[in-house]
Amino acid sequence: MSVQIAATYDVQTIRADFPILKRRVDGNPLVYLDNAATSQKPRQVIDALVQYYEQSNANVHRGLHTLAEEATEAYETARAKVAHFIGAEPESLVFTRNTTEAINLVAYAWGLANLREGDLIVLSEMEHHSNIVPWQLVAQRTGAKLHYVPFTSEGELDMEALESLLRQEPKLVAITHVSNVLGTVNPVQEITRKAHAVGAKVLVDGAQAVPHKLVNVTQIDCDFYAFSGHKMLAPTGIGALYARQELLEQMPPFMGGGSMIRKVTHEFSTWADVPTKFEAGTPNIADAVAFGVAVDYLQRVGMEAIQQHEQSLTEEALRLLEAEEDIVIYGPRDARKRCGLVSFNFKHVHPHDVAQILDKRGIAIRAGHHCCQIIMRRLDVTATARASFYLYNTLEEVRAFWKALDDVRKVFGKYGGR
Ligand code: C6P
Repeated sequence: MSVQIAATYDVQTIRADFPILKRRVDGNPLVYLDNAATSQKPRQVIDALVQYYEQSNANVHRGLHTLAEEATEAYETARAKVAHFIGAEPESLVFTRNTTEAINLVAYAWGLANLREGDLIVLSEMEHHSNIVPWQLVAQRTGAKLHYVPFTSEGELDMEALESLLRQEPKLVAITHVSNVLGTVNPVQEITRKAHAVGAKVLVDGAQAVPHKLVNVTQIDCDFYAFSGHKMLAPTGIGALYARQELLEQMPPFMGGGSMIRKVTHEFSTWADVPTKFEAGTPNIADAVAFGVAVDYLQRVGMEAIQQHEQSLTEEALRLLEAEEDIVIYGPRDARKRCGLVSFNFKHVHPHDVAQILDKRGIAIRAGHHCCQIIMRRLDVTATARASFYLYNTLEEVRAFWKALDDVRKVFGKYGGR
């Protein structure tokens, strides 16, 4: 039976807010299915940037004039909105450039101060490079050791392996909430509870979760949570790190400079209160303000409604692709165990060719290793194709994507010569 979208979800009204969705590519309407890489931006977010620069542009936390006060107010209001969106208090939310910078902040500020030779850091084999490489760099400097939790053939974390690693009392468990290749939603609340029971701190990479589902860091109870604005309707160049306030207070600064100090003498300096201690220099004010507007937009539509909508699209994509003998799908078969993306490969065609052929139809998907070379090695491939959905995608677009796969067969022939 084919999938239906909830009658109350008005996808056409949502689409009308996104100017880029009116674009044509090679004469075809744009079908944008590369949302896991970055999302498109609604008019409200674009307007917020223009309005900020036309009306309120000034530096924050410094000036005494009207514009400086307005800019500071707008920047701090955005912080409060983004913090509340994930169930946190503003004091616990540091603006960063993106998820990558947020994880590096923890690796350098917390990791270098707390990890020693022989300490164990637990990662998983489904991590993005952003949640691997910073820990490798810290391990090289501290002598800490990295261990990886494997994933099962169904694309789920091997919880028994995780528990056995927890028995070795790691100092840190750093795990992705949602895999950007497998789509798997990991049980981060359960993982946090188990990791805390052995005294480990927990960092969650939320880059693919916060845009697509309701996330509450207080409920998860993790110590650090990182995410990017650009994957959730906000501009590029703005992201966030949630951290428990007491940890932020204990951690040394990541970078030194203006704004993050209380007092500077010839010999030493003292630090501003958190989170400002971690925001050295002039921050990305305009994009932070627009991040707040993006969060307003998502809340207006409703995160549960968005998640449900994406689940319908994912179910349909899985249903259509599963029926194809020449296609392999990666990750859980059950759409309820996933967020809105599907990675797949033709058995006989390189995914780069698939993406290029679909582009000729105006259909944008991603192909490559998705910054997850460890996953690729486990899947025994060098790359996959990936279609990823968001609140403005439609069932018709999913079907257009599936239909366009026939173009691949026209160019490369049918698998097995049929
Ligand atoms: N994944 C993708 O196409 P940044 O670049 O810092 O905003 O996000 C990094 C990142 C971290 N963790 C996960 C799970 C991610 O998916 C990403 C970004 C993009 O899948 C670009 S490689």
